Amino acid sequence: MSTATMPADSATASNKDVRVHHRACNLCEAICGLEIRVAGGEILSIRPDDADPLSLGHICPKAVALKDLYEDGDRLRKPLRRTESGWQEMAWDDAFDLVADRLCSIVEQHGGDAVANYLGNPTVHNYGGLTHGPRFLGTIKTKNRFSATSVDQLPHQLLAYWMYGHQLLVPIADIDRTDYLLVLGANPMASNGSLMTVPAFPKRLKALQARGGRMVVLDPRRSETAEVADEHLFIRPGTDAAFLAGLLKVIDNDNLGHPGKLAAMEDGLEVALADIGALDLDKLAAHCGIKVETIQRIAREFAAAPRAAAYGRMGVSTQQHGTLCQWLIQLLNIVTGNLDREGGAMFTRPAVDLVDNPTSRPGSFGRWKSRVRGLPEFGGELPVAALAEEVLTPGEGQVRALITVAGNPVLSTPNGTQLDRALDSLAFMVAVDFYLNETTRHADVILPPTCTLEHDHYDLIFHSFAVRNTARYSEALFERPADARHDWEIFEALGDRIAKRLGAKRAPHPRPDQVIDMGLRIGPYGGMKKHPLNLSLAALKAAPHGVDLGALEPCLPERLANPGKFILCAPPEMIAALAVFASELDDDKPGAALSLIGRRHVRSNNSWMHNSQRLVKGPVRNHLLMHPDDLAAHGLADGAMVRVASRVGAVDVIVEASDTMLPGVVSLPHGWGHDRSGTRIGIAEAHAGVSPNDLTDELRLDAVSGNAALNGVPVTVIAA
Ligand SMILES: Nc1nc2c(c(=O)[nH]1)N[C@H]1C(S)=C(S)[C@@H](COP(=O)(O)OP(=O)(O)OC[C@H]3O[C@@H](n4cnc5c(=O)[nH]c(N)nc54)[C@H](O)[C@@H]3O)O[C@H]1N2
Ligand SMILES: Nc1nc2c(c(=O)[nH]1)N[C@H]1C(S)=C(S)[C@@H](COP(=O)(O)OP(=O)(O)OC[C@H]3O[C@@H](n4cnc5c(=O)[nH]c(N)nc54)[C@H](O)[C@@H]3O)O[C@H]1N2
Ligand code: SF4
Ligand SMILES: [Mo]
Repeated sequence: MSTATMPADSATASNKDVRVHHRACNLCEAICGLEIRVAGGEILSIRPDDADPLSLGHICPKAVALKDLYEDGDRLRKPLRRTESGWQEMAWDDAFDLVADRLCSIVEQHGGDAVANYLGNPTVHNYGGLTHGPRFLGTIKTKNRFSATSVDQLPHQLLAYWMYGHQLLVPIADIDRTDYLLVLGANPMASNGSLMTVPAFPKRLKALQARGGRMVVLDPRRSETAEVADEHLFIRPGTDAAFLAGLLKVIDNDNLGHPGKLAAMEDGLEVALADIGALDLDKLAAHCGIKVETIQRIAREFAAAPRAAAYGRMGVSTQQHGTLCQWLIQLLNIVTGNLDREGGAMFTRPAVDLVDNPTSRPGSFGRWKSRVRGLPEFGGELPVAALAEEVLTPGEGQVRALITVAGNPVLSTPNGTQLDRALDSLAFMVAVDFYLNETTRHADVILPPTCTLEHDHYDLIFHSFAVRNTARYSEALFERPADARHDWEIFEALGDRIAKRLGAKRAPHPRPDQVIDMGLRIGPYGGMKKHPLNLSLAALKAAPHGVDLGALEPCLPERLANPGKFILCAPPEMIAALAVFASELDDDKPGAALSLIGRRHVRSNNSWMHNSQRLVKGPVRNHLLMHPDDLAAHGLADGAMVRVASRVGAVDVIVEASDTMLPGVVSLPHGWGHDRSGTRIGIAEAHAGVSPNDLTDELRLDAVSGNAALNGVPVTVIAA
């Protein structure tokens, strides 16, 4: 899993024709360095760039599949328009005019809120999407902005905003120096890390263990990461808040806390600990299914470790207590003095600093609410669990048109079946995407941008969450085909036309590379900060393997963005959420239903790339996993076709016996379900899979943030 190489089997070209290109992979958060050999227009091999200062020679099989992505004949290259007789190619200018006309006429008739948008995950991996996407979307003033944030890391950003004053001040586990890594609901062995850019996770973990450190993993499934942990504790889905509160209670009770220098900058820690201390440890233990003695032991180990870091990801973010969990994780790091300490949870100092930057947006919460259900805005966006109802519910402000960018919310967001139906009822939809997928098939116009190897790259977001400070700029590998457009050019063309039609002013904007150049110059290693490295785009271009800017360094209180530079430990919303949680403990009866959770595999990438044989080869990995005892109790056999049902729907899928599952819990990966009509393009039947988001419930949310509770969904399983 750690290192994959594509053999140079197609290397018929003579050596002198071969060009070696170095770039950062942008398929996931690990941003590994790649060395790509090409001859003419053909990719001969994709290997790790051993000189990359961050990725330590690591790549995964997805990088190798970049060849398939580039060559794929099914990848769209020309704008498509839906017609009575099927999809038809059209010229770019005609497509831009058509889209601008339709959107503006809807705005004029029904107001800006009638036009919603959804920004999908690959937007954050595409810097032109980041520099120009929001600017384009801002030309239509709408409250109905949605993105993958609210099926993902919304709790992290909300807490960072509340506690540290900026949504991007997310502490990162300093894995290279820690002695104790406590991992809740993350599987970096498969995901390669998230909100912790940690390429070469296996190597870094081995180094941690070799220096005598420990990794303890809490997960309802013995995941690939749990397999290599020093200790794995099974936990009931959705109950991590009980375990975390238990740790904090023990640490506080036994006086094991030692916030050190943080004592001078915290505000409200006592208040938070008093409320947590009032909880009953026996009840907490019973709730999460972990013994009191185990909670006490982990608390003591964590507090006693010279350097420790608690880290939680999808499993604890996308559950009903997502924000509560992330808050308790922050408190655990703070109360033990591990926040902002080497080997603890630290803040990255990226070369383009999105926190300390004049254009930076610290965050916002609840400035408006969704029309139908009253869900709160965060950072200008509403929870995507509300998108379908905003389309389907008539009335003033109803969504009638949708812009999607780099996303597939029909497969990625809760109750995808309902969204599928909602998209059918739209007056107009445009998708910026280079594939026809389960979502874009509803569009009236699809605008396909260039693919990743055809444009340059600077990882604006993931350099900001990395376990080491580095910077890297990648040139385009291939010249784009004539008449192709980058994402940002599509946004500019549409934005200009829409602004003109709506009579709005639009100032000229620098290109993405110019934005980065300026960001580097005013950044912490730039000339304008008088830093000796004098970083600029030119400096990065001269260092094609990337620049090492050193290990993470303590930076508090200076880097805090709250007034007075305090860490606000007791946000009122969290104190209230804790009280609600405490009341739930009192009537805690396990239900009869099974609990559905998700998983990721290194040979899959969210909802796409399933048409790459090179990537998905091997056994089918999208079956339902269920403990053998549960199978027996339900009278089911390993390999049987079963029907999984929830409040919102049902799917038929093959069940696989697996003793990696906690009894009572079943697991199904997301991003599959390609058998919706006309979309299984290039995907083998066996790899079509089913979508767990036809089971996840748009009404089950993290109550504080509105983040989707994709994990812990009550389901029944019967023979199909
Ligand atoms: N049940 C369940 N659901 C989940 C999750 C889960 O764990 N369980 N995970 C959630 C998470 S964390 C996320 S991030 C979301 C992801 O879900 P989405 O936001 O829907 O993102 P993807 O599935 O990655 O979207 C892929 C689409 O982006 C297009 N694309 C790729 N690169 C580019 C590009 O450079 N430009 C453009 N314009 N398009 C591009 C691809 O062609 C593809 O159609 O899914 C969420 N859904
Ligand atoms: N190969 C590959 N890599 C990816 C992606 C991909 O699709 N494929 N997607 C990328 C994206 S968009 C993201 S956001 C990251 C996500 O990165 P991770 O969060 O590391 O990945 P997941 O596999 O979603 O891990 C979630 C874990 O939480 C566990 N879990 C579920 N419910 C609970 C619970 O209630 N409590 C606890 N403690 N655990 C629970 C699951 O069993 C699972 O092991 O991965 C990224 N990397
Ligand atoms: S781990 Fe992520 S960044 Fe690294 S090669 Fe794989 S997909 Fe690319
Ligand atoms: Mo994600």
